[in-house]
Amino acid sequence: MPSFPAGFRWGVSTSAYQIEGAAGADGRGPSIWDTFAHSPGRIVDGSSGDVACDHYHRYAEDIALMAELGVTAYRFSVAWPRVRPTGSGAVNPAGLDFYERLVDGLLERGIDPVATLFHWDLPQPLEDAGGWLNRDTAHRFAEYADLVAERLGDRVKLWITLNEPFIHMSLGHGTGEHAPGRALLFDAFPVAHHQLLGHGLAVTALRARTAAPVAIANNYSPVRAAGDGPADRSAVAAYEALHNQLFTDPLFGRGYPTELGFDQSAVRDGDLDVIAAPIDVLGVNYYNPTGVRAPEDGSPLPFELVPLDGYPRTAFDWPVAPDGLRELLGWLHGRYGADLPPVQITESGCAYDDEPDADGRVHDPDRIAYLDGHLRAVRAAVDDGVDVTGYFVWSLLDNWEWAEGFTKRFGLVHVDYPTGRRTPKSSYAWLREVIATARRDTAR
Ligand code: GBH
Repeated sequence: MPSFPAGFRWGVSTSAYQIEGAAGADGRGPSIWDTFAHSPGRIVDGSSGDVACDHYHRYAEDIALMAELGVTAYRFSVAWPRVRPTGSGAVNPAGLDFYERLVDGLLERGIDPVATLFHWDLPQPLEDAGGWLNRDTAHRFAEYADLVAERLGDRVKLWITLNEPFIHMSLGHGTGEHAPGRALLFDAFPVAHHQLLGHGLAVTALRARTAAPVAIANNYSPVRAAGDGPADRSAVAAYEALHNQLFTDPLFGRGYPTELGFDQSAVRDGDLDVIAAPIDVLGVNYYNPTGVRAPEDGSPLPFELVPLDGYPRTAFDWPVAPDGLRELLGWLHGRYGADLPPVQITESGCAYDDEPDADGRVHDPDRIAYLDGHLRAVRAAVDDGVDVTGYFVWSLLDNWEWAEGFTKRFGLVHVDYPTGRRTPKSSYAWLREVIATARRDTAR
């Protein structure tokens, strides 16, 4: 492995609903994911996050796993319905107490707490009032950001407002594969705008409570045409605008891309200035490049997604393409230039069918190859001139993978269900050596 810049942040990522369990504990309210997972037919294996990895009760063991791994940062998400169960009413101090125990436990082990405020688990009562289609939700989000920062603003080392607002818009409100299960296609645009407005309002709220840096975590994908005709090229342009630009252009003062023809009546005077509040770090979640071709006649979308040939594939069937990460970092650097703040890779990882062997050991050589390739791609991007200051593996633990339930394992640590027993995989041992070497090199 080539060397990394001094101070490079080595982390692992998780999210609340995917690991915590304890769905009814200590005053937590229901979120849209509780409702969705308990609706028949939504989750492939019929499971929910009611128990998940039981991290809410086992967090000390999970901190110990991180300390042993040698990471310098842990990216977790705060469950809004633990902190303010109805989204707009009384605060639940017991919910904040949990995150305080977690944050203090991390700091004791020298691990930087990196807190994401919204990883898709909206309090159900807010959804009942229209959710992110309702502009008020943006204001409720800023109030919640203020509450969390009031308690933890002196200890969290990096704040992330939203996780992948594109996925929450597209799968949650465009196609209905994720909670809250709305299928509005392009009529989901207000969900994009209100999330970004909430982001901007939250940045301002956080600045009043903390001097720590503030970020957003967007997912990006280089887009490749399946053919080379003009119709394929305009399909690529449309998907790039939707996936890579819609949630990023407005952050850097460029407004919304116009070629998508969204109805922008939700955008009020001054909103774009709120959204363009400066951020300190851009969080980049990267999994794979996307293949696109021109849609069939009569399609409601201006593109069609197609599998890319010629790559190894994960258990999710996603192509393994580390060069796509270097390409995408170069694209961000080129497009946003001096406006682009330092980048941290806030998620990168893969699912494989990892199970213990007869001796109880879990071997995941494909994950080692995946991480090796993607870390080298980051290093190459740094050499290309992109300021990348951290890399977080998705995920510390096997966990509850949304609509896929427990069928996809992304962890460095295997989790046995339902016992919750944790077994570090061979990728964990490999990464421990990589991090130890990198930290030793930069300490000199
Ligand atoms: C993230 O979403 C989430 O933040 C996290 O909660 C989740 O557990 C993790 O990733 C793993 O899924 O090549 O056409 O098959 C990831 C969003 C959307 C990225 C689908 C990869 C592949 C589409 N993903 N995409 S395709």
